[in-house]
Amino acid sequence: MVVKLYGLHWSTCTEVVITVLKELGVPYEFEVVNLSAGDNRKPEYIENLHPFGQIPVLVDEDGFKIFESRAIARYLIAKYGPNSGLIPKDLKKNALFEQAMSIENNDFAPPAGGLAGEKYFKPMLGLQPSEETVAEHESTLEKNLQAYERILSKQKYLAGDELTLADLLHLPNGSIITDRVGFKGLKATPNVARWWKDISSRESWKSVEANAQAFLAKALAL
Ligand SMILES: N[C@@H](CCC(=O)N[C@@H](CS)C(=O)NCC(=O)O)C(=O)O
Repeated sequence: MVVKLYGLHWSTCTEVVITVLKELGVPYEFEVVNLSAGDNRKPEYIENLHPFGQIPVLVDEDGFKIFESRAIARYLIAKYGPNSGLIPKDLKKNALFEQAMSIENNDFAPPAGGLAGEKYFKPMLGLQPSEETVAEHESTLEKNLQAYERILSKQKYLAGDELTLADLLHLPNGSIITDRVGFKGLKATPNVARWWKDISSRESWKSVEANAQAFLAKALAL
């Protein structure tokens, strides 16, 4: 058996996992779970793969199953890249990594994911974004990115001077809001802009992003 990932190329949670697989150089099989066709709502999918009926799900080569993108990413790094530096082992570096993970989860993901949802995914589904919600997310992000600027003016990445999983987690929603929605915040201040350029030009991410766009273009053309 090989590592098998169930998801969709353009789902942000799936993209995080693919980015980590690519960073670690782990070969994998990809099984498309077509959300529009309701594949994720099928009783056997919910029973055997994801009790919440969501993506992504990883099934490891020995049959071990895990869902939740952040948990999958941590598992993959622990198993296939313990020395990759993506999760530092040193006590203090690891504490600062956990701090950065918490920042991403609390101060970036909710407004960035919310903004992407309103201005990118809703129109794709033919729905109208709420301008009030958009303004709220933009203003929260702008405020929180000021703290990012302070942090990144003293170090190269969010957890220190080395790239970690905490940085990679910003890529899917960060790219949508920057490249598809026109949010300027990730390019607005010198150190955030330098960091964003650095992480978003990684080969792993560039190929994930290219695949997502190709898949989406094909799906929308149908
Ligand atoms: N916290 C979960 C979120 C998973 C999630 O929201 N997945 C979305 C796609 S990105 C999904 O499956 N949506 C379909 C649904 O909820 O019905 C993770 O990080 O894996």
